[in-house]
Amino acid sequence: MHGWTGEILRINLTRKKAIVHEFDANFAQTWLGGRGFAVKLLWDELKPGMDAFSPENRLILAAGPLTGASLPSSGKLVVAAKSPLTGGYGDGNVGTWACVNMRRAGYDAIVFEGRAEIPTVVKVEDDMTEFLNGEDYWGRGVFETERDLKKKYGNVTGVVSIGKAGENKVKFANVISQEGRGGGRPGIGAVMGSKNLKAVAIKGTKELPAADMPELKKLGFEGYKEVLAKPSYRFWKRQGTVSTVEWGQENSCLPTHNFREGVFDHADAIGGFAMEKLKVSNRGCPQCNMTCGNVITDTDNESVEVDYENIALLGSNIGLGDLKKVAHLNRMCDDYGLDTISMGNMIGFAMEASERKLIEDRIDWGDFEKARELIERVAENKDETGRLLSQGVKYASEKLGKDSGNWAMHVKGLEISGYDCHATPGMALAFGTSLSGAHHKDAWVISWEVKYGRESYDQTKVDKIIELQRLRTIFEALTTCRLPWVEVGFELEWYPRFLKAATGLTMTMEDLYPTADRIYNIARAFWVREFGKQWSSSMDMVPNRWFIDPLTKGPLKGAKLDKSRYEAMVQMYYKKRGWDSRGIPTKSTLSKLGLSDVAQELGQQVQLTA
Ligand code: PTT
Ligand code: SF4
Repeated sequence: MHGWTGEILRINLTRKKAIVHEFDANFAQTWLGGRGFAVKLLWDELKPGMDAFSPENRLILAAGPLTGASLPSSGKLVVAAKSPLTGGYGDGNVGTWACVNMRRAGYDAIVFEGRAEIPTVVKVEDDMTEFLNGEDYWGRGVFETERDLKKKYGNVTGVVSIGKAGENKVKFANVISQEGRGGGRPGIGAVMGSKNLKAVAIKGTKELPAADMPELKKLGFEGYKEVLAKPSYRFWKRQGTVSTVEWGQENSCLPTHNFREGVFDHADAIGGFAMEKLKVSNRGCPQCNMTCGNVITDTDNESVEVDYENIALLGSNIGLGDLKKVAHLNRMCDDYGLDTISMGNMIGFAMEASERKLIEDRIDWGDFEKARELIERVAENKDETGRLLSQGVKYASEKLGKDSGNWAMHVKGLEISGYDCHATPGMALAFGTSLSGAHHKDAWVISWEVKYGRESYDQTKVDKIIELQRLRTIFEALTTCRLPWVEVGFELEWYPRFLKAATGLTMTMEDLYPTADRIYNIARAFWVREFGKQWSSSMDMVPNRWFIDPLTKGPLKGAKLDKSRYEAMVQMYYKKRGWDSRGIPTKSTLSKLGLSDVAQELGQQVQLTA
């Protein structure tokens, strides 16, 4: 077997034991890596219905056969666990030297189980795993934690850590690396906190495995050159993801005032061109030559790396039109290890709840000081409101009652990322059917949809969403950044060539679709196994706001989604996927993907359709 190290490091935090588990070529080729490995391990090892904060939950760091190689944007790591926020499958993707080092240390994945008795830092250096007392770090922010660990163990050490939000088990706490890379939106940082695991520091010195290393290096070199030659490269380097603010404004999908509107009066003040005026440097993930981390200074003159989602959710969505202030909130979230998207949703929700007098606190739209305070109260679990909001918007709306469920912006409990869908049914369906809840990562169909035609709820849209979900799942499994393809047009054909040089396997992108489908279906089965008889197509429903509150501003004033047409589109999607009318994979779909064992187990929870 080439391309994979063939080893998974299994770390039991309760017993302070680390063992190496070898896997074979069949496992590697069936699941590819990254998300594929993570979801298969979670399916096999977790008991249905278990508490996500139980020591039995697994925290998985997983890479794929291309991770860490010298080729465009390969420095990405999948972090996964059963999500405490949604109760279903949860993962995220973070750019970090930790994944490059993990592969160089000889592992394709690290699986943590159990719970350390005291706060712990795990250090992996090639074949050595150490359990270090992490009490000094507990209560400290991620910036200080990572800097300190790097000072101790060397600058080349890759570190992923959690902040106070993860320690306090805020349900949307994530994992942070390199002071500006965050991953694991559905509370993967909280699972890490529940294990008393403050940080993982990894250093590896071995050669990466490859079937044909000279060819892989040559292709990687050519790939880097090709990225640089793309016409959109220069503008991408200037603005990265932030130019999406202007795009969102032009297309009426920039989330504004808790997703009430798709246009924001102060969009120009938080967009790509405003950012360029404040930009001081550019950072990025390992192995990337189109780095998109735009660093600006915040209200305290501190450096912050800003991205579109962070600006949309902590800016327009809460009515804040000042980029330095937005950057400050972003920096607070990073240091606390709080997902910016969910936190922005929570602040927007709290502002609307305050306006409607559902909570006693007075929190006005755009109130920077109150937003700061709220982030602190949530991350530190400080008081009643802080504790309420730390459970996510679904829980908070269930507690507050009245009609707040209509404007609690989530799918399956995961807060919506930065795209208002009053006028984009396809993007709504992409949120509805993402693997982890309302995440854009599985199918960012909106840019295609705006050109294709917003008004239709048709099969072409459904097919496009599934195609994107397949392609993006391949990126999560390979595991590399998808942005060279999405943003600068680096052709997909490169990836099978990289894969062949790395693993020796000759496959086209289409040949990898069954693998992507296998991963998507087992993740779906994981959700259904968790929810059992409660599972129905309503799990894929998007927030009611988009059906009942039309846009009141902008060129698409009056637009809203049509519920019955959305439901019909959901059924078209299920049919194409080979799922029944409840959205459950049929026996024959699972068996075609080589998942008959999954069908058998799932059949014990719910009646499966043949
Ligand atoms: C991702 C989600 C995103 S998606 C953003 S900005 W984006 C937010 N970033 C956060 C942050 O920063 N700090 C913080 N405290 N919370 C944050 N939460 C949000 O998390 C990120 C880039 C981006 S920028 C995107 S789209 C792409 N995502 C990729 C992906 O998912 N897979 C993949 N193979 N390649 C990708 N490339 C791009 O990576 P989640 P990063 Mg992120 C500060 O994890 O849970 O998936 O949520 O990883 O290294 O920061 O790079 O406009
Ligand atoms: Fe990281 Fe951006 Fe490069 Fe992707 S394009 S690897 S997110 S720096």
